[in-house]
Amino acid sequence: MKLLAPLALVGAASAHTIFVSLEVNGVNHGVGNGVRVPSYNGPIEDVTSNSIACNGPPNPTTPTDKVITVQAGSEVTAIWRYMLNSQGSAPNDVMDSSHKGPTMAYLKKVNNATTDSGVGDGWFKIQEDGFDGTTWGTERVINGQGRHKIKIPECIEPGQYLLRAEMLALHGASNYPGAQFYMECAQLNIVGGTGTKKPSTVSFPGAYSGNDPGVKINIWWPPVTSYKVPGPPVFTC
Ligand SMILES: *[C@@H]1O[C@H](CO)[C@@H](O)[C@H](O)[C@H]1NC(C)=O
Ligand SMILES: [Cu+2]
Repeated sequence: MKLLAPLALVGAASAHTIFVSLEVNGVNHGVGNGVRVPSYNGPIEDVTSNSIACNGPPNPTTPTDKVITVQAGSEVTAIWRYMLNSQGSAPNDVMDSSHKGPTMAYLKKVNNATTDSGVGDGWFKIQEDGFDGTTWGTERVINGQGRHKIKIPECIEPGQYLLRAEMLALHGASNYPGAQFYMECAQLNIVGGTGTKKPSTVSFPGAYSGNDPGVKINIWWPPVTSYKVPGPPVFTC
């Protein structure tokens, strides 16, 4: 007990996560290759901060020259790990299992995926997984060894995009700030899209508020019966 108790506490407080790499067509492009990764895995808690777009101070990210080509209509997989070099299995090497909440993904069309900061308007949501009455989206990613599947819509215009994959941990969210937002941005060149539909967009910061029922919530008591994922509805073709 003397050994276990402090370890359990450290685990709960610090077992954060990073979207470290992107898998496309079964090929993993490598840690930080086409994904702007921070060296520290801590969350963003201030929804009004510019760092809510693609992470950033207090967790500065490393630029990457790589732009990953992705076919519109295909599915990509964001890989979440506890730290950049984590190799082991879940939950320890993905995210602490206390970190329950939704998963989300957004796209933003940009002129240049390597240089656009991501801050501001242009974002549309392409995936969300909240609470199914028993388990949370983050639990499905943790139990799936950090694999977060995201379908790229077939009806969007071809071009360069930022892909913002997100895990929102609500274990301490009964007050704001308290919800822990984890996100990184991948740099994509999306090819083959039909461009037949134009998504309506939101801004980061701006899409979330500290008073959103999906951001300020006690998930432990009373038991959650229904949960509204924050942000706009998911764009569909
Ligand atoms: C994006 O910017 C980088 C750095 O300035 C440049 O090398 C690259 O050619 C640009 N890409 C596009 C698609 O404009
Ligand atoms: Cu954490």
